[in-house]
Amino acid sequence: MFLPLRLRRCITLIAMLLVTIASLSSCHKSADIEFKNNGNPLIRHVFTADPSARVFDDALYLYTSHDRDDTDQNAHFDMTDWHVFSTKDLATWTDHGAFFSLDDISWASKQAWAPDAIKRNGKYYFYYPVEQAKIGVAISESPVSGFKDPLGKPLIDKTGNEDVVGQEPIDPALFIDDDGQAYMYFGCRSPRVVKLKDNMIELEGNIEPVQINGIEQYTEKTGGGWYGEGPWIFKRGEYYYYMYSNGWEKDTTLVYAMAKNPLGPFDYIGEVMVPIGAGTSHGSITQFNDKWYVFYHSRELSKSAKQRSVHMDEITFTSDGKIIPLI
Ligand code: FUB
Repeated sequence: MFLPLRLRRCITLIAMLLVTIASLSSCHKSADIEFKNNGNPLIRHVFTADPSARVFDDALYLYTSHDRDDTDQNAHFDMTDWHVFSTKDLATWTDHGAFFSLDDISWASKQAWAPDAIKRNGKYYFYYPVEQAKIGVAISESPVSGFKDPLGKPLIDKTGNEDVVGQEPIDPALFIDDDGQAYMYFGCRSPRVVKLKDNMIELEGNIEPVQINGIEQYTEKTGGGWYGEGPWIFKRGEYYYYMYSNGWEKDTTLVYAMAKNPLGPFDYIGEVMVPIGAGTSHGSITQFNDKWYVFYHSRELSKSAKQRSVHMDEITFTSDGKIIPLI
């Protein structure tokens, strides 16, 4: 069929436009944004919370929750996706955007909360709590994109299983010990730990409570060693450190306990940092280029506990391994 040249050009242009629109919409990942560390809050162009700091090769990655600009202040943390950031020098950072979201999970529809990620055998594993009741895992060849849910179901599910997984199985935190054994810690109010198989997507053995000695007298959820949520585990020297939030609202903060075994029992030590009134406390500690850093969130920019901003500070230790609390 003969078509006039103009019409053919027009059809070609429309076809190219359609291909471009299709490729843009099939990739929900937003464009990277570069920014400088201008002091705290570290991340200012987007509300972020629950930072998990991980060093993979020569870069530091931050996996965070993403508090929405249009969040319903009366809802119970209505987040829908997660961001990942990276840096090689702590001065210049890249926001790789919303790299994973509820749309990528067939079995969850709300509350994309505090995540963690870890690398094993060249692959990256992203762990995420949803719906205040389930924890899933996704795998990728890259630390910043391409994550897929390999199971099509949660790794941890509270449904009919509360006695084992605790009343609110959220906030996964991963740890791989020097002998290669992987552990996943999780839970709000009732901390839990379970070993993972080498494939990182199957549990190995039983889910056990995490025992923290010395917090028995704390019955209020504001202050002291009372157990709130947000576990984070790291090893320094011969000690395993178990950091967590001791509750909610103004007097609460990140506190920690120590043990010589990743399964505990841990002994309660004290505050990692003074309370900053964030509403929730959740953070991570990691070593990068010979120094140690704590990442946490505040409500400094928005004044709202539902629109938080991630901070970063260096921390130091006493000669016997205790954390010198951040003021
Ligand atoms: O960000 C949503 C929830 O608030 C997290 O899962 C908790 O740790 C607390 O920060």
